[in-house]
Amino acid sequence: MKTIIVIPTYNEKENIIRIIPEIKKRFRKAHVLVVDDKSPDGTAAVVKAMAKKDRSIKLIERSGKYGLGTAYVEGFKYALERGYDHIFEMDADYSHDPKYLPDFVKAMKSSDIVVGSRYVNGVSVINWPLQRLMLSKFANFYARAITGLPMTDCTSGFKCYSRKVLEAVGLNNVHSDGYAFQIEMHYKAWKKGFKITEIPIIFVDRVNGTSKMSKRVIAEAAWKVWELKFGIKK
Ligand SMILES: Nc1nc2c(ncn2[C@@H]2O[C@H](COP(=O)(O)OP(=O)(O)OP(=O)(O)O)[C@@H](O)[C@H]2O)c(=O)[nH]1
Ligand SMILES: [Mg+2]
Repeated sequence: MKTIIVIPTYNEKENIIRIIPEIKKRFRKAHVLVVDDKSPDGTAAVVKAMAKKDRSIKLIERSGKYGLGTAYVEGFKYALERGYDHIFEMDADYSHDPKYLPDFVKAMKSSDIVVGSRYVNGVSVINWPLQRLMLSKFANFYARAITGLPMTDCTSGFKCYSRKVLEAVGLNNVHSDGYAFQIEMHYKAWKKGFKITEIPIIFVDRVNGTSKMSKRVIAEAAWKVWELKFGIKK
């Protein structure tokens, strides 16, 4: 199986330099693709230096901050064009611990998508303010109630897709960002009949760097579920 781990970055210099070696340690054969949006802190330069020494590390440098959703779509297209079988989504900020990568690989043997869930066994989130946890729990309740998506954590961004899922969902029609992007990908895959498996992960709030979470991200997700449910826009 040819595997690639897609990591979008915006100002993640301190994190990316540490997390890539940890990923390689846990999953030697996986390739890593960083999609950087011209981070002012020089994240791309750091990745470029690593890529020079290790050809399994790849970098897409975009010309500006175009958002998480389009970064993923660009990374997924890169992966499909180059024949990868398993394509991971992962954040650079250590909320997604590389130690879980083998669990995903195992679960992929009998699934089309494996999602790391914070809510399989109650709540597994460390260092989030109560407000943030409540927002996430509510977002999940809301998305599930409206769309029927049978998942405990439909906004999770730690996951692995088999290539047939990404081929089937129609990446050119995915335009959302942030939380909405995750919900849209899950919903479209589920509607097409793909098997989604959730595995438990412990999610830790970022230690270094700053969050890109905003009111716009929340509003987009709130609207997106109605769009998906009623097919207002494809
Ligand atoms: N390429 C690219 N990456 C982004 C962009 N916004 C966020 N990211 C990256 O996407 C990942 C998730 O972003 P976060 O800021 O951690 O968002 P979050 O996980 O919702 O929020 P916190 O963990 O609370 O900070 C990180 O690796 C970010 O660097 C963007 O506009 N472009
Ligand atoms: Mg994060």
